[in-house]
Amino acid sequence: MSSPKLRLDVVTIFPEYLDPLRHALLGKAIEQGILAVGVHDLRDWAAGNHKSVDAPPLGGGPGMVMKPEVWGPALDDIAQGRAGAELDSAEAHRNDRLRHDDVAQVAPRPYEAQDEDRDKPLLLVPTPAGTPFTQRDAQAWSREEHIVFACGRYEGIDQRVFEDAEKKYRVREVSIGDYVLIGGEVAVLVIAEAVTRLIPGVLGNTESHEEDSFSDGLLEGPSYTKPRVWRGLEAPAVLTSGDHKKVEAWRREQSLKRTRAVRPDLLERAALSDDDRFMLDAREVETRVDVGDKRVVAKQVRRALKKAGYRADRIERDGATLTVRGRTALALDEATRVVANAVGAYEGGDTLGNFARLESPE
Ligand code: 6GU
Repeated sequence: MSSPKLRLDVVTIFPEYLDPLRHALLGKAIEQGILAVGVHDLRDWAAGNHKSVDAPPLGGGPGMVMKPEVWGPALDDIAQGRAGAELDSAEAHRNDRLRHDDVAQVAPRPYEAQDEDRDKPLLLVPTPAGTPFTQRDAQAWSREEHIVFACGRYEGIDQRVFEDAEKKYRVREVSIGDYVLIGGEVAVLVIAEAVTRLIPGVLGNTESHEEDSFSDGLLEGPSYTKPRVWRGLEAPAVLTSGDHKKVEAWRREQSLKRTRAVRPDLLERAALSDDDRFMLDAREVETRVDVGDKRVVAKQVRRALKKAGYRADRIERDGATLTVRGRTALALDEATRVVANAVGAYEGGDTLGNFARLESPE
């Protein structure tokens, strides 16, 4: 069989904790030959009858620190592919077959700009003291050939292990969130799954991760399936309208509004179009301007308003007063000015906001 795209090695004192790596999505990737996984018991590198892997911290304090004399040789062996039966089948990571990306003509995923030696495997050290793991990391690491995870328990691993490992690895200390786990094993499951599912061929359909939450910096909105009415609850009508443009616009709006509601920090960093801003900030407004005896052509006014960011639903005239109702993200005085401009009236106008809410208090 040809060599897999990605080899993961995990070093832990609880190898059985990593069993889920072989199941479900990742198990399938292993069967397909896309992924290879080696799980290694750190104690295989421990000396003496007690196979001790830890010792009290220098300088005192609670807990235990994992010993460099055990970790050093373990990471040396795994970097060279000298550890464990699973590694035998992984022979050099030759790239002698067409990559799925070439076959499927998928644009290469971006890799963080860096001048480091990409021939070295990546050593990931899960720790709450690491840099936050993000979807961007998952994208980048899905292009790696060999990732080794060093799972620490107790108070961590002697820091010199990582200093020394720089000779053979690119070393990253990573955290999966602002909370503390007992050890790195669960974090490895999290990272391995996030990374592996981005390898082409692991998920059947490439589009399905391009639309993921986070890949455009926004959260995904809600999803619905059949039946259209369930327990008296209707799915949003737009989704069964057959109007794909409307469906896309609705989904974008849901995504923007959910992100604003639960992760405003993400929204601040997202690249938003004028349409996005409109969806987020537009509210019902009603504008009245004095047009005197000017001739007003509703169609032209509507077009001019749309250009200015004011979407008019209704334009009515009663003598000298023109009333426009619609939606805009503009400030109220700005909305008035825009309407006055559109009709060529320069004085006497006013805009009321949040009209829908004022009119229908439910
Ligand atoms: Cl990556 N490891 C551990 N042990 N605790 C964590 C973590 C990682 N991320 C958050 N808490």
